Amino acid sequence: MAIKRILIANRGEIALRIHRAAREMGIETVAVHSTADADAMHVRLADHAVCIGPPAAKDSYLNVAAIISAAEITGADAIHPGYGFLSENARFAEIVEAHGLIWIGPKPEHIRTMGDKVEAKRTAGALGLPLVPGSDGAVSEIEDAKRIAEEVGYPVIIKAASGGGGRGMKVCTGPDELETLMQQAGSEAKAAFGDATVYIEKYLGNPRHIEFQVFGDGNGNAIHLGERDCSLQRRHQKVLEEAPSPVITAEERARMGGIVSKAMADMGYRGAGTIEFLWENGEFYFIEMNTRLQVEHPVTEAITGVDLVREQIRIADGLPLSVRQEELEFRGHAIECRINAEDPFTFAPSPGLVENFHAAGGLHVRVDSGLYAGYRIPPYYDSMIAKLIVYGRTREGAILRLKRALEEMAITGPKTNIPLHQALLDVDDFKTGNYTIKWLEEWLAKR
Ligand code: MV4
Repeated sequence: MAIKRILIANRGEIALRIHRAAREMGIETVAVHSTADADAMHVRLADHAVCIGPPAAKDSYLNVAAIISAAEITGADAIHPGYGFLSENARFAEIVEAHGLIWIGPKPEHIRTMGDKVEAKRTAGALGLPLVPGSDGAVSEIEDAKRIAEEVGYPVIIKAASGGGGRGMKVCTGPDELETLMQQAGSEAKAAFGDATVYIEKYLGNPRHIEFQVFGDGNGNAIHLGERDCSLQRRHQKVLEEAPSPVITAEERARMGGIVSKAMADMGYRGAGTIEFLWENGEFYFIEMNTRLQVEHPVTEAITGVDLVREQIRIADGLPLSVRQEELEFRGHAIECRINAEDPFTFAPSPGLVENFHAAGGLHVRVDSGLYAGYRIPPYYDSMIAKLIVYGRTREGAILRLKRALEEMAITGPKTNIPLHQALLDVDDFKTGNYTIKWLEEWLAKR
């Protein structure tokens, strides 16, 4: 192992997650933090800590010069970006490498390609992944838009090439609205991303969001670690994720997994990736690829036994994948609840002093969180303060364990969405796995 000291360019539970993997590998860690995060758990635990700026992310966690300087000052030899912030910034990855540091992430060219949704789709199609029917690339002329929409059939969805996470999408039900919606989508995309490029897809009315975890070694070898079902979302924020998906058979997993790992091997992909699909009527349709570790990675760890952060670090160090596809088994069922400091009815953020904190425990219960009694949740960042992950031999067993663990979990001070998770677990559609991407918002509306 060449890596001796990793700078963690992130905060919160994921910074702690990376610290833990590094320490277990005998690697030192450097925490970089804003002034608002001086008291964070991972900052206390890290071997070295550097304050890189004021609370606003643009001045600290997105401050490239400050982060690179911190790496040089502390003698870090590698940078792990976590998720969000600079994790999918190809330019940052290049800068890290140009400074002679190891980038614990995919090749910059692959981050760039997948960041442009039009390029991502073209690449995925060329690699043999099934696509949502739609335009072959960007669409700028209304005549082309009309023709494509007729071909695939209404309704269609207009998406921003630089979008993602659901921003800048317009659903169009017929030719009369197409011109207006194309213009709106273009100008909103320009305002939000500085890029007015849009493309068109057939609109799938009621799909599930199913994503495959992949890993490549950068030299033409790749594996898949099965899928996660992330259909339970509110305003494009995932609330609860599970692995495996309740609707995917072992045969279908092996078939699609074979397709995605072959694609990653062929492109020479390096590191962790997630290939997102919409799934409707038994068919998969590629929509996007994320070139980073995801929040919900622990459910995959639970059913495969593979430490995904350790794997990322090994690959960045030039080591081979630690498991072969044939050795991987998908065993049991895992569910993750994202615990947010927010009002469970209005969803208004609820930062502030954590008076008391007790993490759930016991067999097959995992809590990833930097919370502790006396910690003050800063108001400047994402409201996710903990992830509760449970494992069971069956989905039913995992749900029973999750109920028990949620009862045990105690967070006083800020409001949390724990009551929402508890209510969700009692709903028949959840218990039977009968849900799609629309289900959660519909259930919340009539709750
Ligand atoms: C779609 C779609 C329906 N049809 N594409 C939203 C986020 C972005 N990653 C893609 N998204 C969607 N793309 C077609 N052709 C519906 C969504 C969508 C969605 C997807 C996954 C999870 C939750 C969602 C909520 C609303 C819309």
